Amino acid sequence: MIIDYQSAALIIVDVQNDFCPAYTSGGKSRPTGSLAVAGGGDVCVPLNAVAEQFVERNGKVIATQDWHPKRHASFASVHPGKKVGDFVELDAVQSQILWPDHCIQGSEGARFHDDLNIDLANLIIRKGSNPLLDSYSAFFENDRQTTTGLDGYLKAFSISTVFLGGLATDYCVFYTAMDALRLRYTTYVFTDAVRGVDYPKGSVEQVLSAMEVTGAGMITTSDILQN
Ligand code: VGL
Ligand code: ZN
Repeated sequence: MIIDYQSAALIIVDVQNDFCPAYTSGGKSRPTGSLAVAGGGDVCVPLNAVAEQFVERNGKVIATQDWHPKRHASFASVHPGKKVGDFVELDAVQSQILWPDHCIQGSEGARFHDDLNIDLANLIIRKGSNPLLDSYSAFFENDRQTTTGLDGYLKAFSISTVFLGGLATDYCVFYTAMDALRLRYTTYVFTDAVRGVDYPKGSVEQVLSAMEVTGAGMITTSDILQN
């Protein structure tokens, strides 16, 4: 496929230790993340390769980081009597699913996976910092109105096409893709460079077809790396 890199961005979503199973990198061991997604760390190699190509050809590389305060409203631990996987109503959002504590600002779990080449990123967007509101999408918090600034950044560079990979397929990647489509970006998802929570069961399959039906191109990193 032919890409105009000047008008394209790679968005690497939430490739952070808390979303990854235990791994060793550069002689250093990391424990399993609190919200580990099966095969989470496997996205680093293909995403690094695509990011290198974007940098060589002057496309933008953006990474997002889930970045929660200690007592975030999406944590089951702050809702007495609730457990992980339960739902609560928040002021701005109906049916917030509850997660284990994860990606706490400045913690090891919030750091990018050691194998992700973050030096290739032009921009890092941190999201989920409002204690009362979750933020899955790289574009908007879950009220679907509060911007992260990403849309303004992309527009400032006249970027009209986005390529997505990272974690988790059925949450942050999915919400990012749907917002990108809503904002009329030409949107591609690297199916080999995403991994999902799959909770509730079947949600990965469901979001993959929802993204495709809504207009996202489902491609693999090799489709890009060949040319
Ligand atoms: C995510 C659940 C909670 C994600 C973030 O990155 O997909 N999932 N916070
Ligand atoms: Zn989160």
